[in-house]
Amino acid sequence: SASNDERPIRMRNTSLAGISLTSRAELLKRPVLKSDEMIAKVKPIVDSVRIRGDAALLELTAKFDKAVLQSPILLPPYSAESMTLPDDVQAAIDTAYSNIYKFHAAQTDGASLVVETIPGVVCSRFARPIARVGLYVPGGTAILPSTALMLGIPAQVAGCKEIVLATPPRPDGSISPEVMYVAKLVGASAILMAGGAQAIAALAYGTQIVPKVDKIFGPGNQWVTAAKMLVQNDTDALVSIDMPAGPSEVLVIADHTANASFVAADLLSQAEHGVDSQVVLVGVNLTAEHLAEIEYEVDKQARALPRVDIIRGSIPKSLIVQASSVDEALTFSNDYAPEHLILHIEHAPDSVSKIQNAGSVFVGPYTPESCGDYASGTNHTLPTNGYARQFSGVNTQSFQKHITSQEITREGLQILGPVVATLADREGLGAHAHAVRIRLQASA
Ligand code: HSO
Ligand code: ZN
Repeated sequence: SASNDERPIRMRNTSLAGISLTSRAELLKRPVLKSDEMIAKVKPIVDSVRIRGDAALLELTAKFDKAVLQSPILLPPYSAESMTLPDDVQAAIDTAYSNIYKFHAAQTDGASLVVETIPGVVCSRFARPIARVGLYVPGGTAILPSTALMLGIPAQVAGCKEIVLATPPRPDGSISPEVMYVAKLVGASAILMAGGAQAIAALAYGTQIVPKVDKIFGPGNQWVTAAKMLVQNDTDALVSIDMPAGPSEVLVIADHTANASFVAADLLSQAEHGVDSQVVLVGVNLTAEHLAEIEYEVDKQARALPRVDIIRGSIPKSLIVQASSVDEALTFSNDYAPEHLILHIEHAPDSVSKIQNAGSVFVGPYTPESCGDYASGTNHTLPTNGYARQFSGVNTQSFQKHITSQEITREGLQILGPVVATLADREGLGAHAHAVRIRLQASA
């Protein structure tokens, strides 16, 4: 079998010393996401659910998930049998829930912002939950109750009224007990048993039985991502999405203090997600022996892992980049804008202030990414593909929008009104100027 394959499991290796700008730019690239092509492929699926609703959704679920369902929706109270778990698993989910809840509760923008810009002119801003949200929890090669926690908790904390958790059913028409248990914990108002582009379409447009939502969250394969992009651009759907998503990524910076086996373990924890996972190691003045030790550990540890076959796909595409200083490594990382950045360097906390672009940072040798993936408190739904330049990871505010408000007194308008009238005249918008002057005259 492939697992007995003797060929070494190795990363590609290159140095930044004297590299041309074009070659450096190549190193920063991700695999091309053919979004136009994918959008064209998902369009017929999305259209069929939009037009034919539940009938199309059930047909597609039978076809892709091999599950024949009476209804695509499960409503609470969810049965106790559907969420029966071994005690240790339930306790682990409870601890993860509590940590993630704490960190996301601290992010609420409960108190409103009030600023008196000039006497009598009071501007304010307050947050309100997005009423109806759809959370996509992928199926596929791994069951992901952790993603249900990462999306469900901030929705719950923000106070979203309707939380629809979508996930593909198993062929017997059930949902894993882990995901069912999380659905209960986060107060999901419905479970949509569907996956892929068809699930996204059902959430975006609603069907006879599936409630339409206002915003769709969550990672997914190319089909899910393309469907999210498609519905976001349809003004009839009137729906937004969390962020564009690509394959998962990690960039590790390691110097002479780095523990080779820890570094290798961190690289592999990302590499096991999928054959398209992006894994980068930036070495800072690593000796040839140290580098060889890391490469040896990658190969050795990989062979002992249950998902070695996936790792055989992702590791050969991944990259070791040699830098000659921590600053050079951080500049490279900032240009790459990784989803996850792990610092295996001396005085790691001191470097955090130099990080400009990254989804989430893991500082020091005892901070594996796995902790952020599951249970420390931070969110694992993060920007990939270089989008960490302009996107934040999912957080409590992703489930809220801000409303501004103002109240101006008669005295305040005496000061501000002439300013506004002048600007409105300049724009040739007489009605705007008039709305001010009519009041200034009335109070004169
Ligand atoms: N590392 C993934 C999240 C995850 N890891 C879920 C384990 N389960 C996000 O990039
Ligand atoms: Zn992970």
